[in-house]
Amino acid sequence: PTTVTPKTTTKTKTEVKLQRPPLYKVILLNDDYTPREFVVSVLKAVFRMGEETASRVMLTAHQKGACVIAVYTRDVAETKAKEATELGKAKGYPLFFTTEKEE
Ligand code: TYC
Repeated sequence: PTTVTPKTTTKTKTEVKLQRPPLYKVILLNDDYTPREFVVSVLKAVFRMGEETASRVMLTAHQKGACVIAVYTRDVAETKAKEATELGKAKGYPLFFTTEKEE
């Protein structure tokens, strides 16, 4: 009689975990002096929002004190926050955008 020995094989799977860069929120802060329309125009120009979204974001910051605008990689978030803040500064407004790391 013949005996058959089953062959067994082992496969090793290596999973590669891709690193995603941490994201940063850009936050719009309310103030008492910057005209509403100017805030809306900055949101449209720097954050490519339409009129409706920009108005809603501006109103949220106006009523609640702050509003998260968008999330980007750190460089993009910091550059946009700075650009938007500078646009207000050039007009003498205290309009301020800040960034915060997303957890
Ligand atoms: N509070 C401002 C006003 O009454 C308008 C404003 C809204 C300013 C949102 C900043 O992030 C802001 N003219």
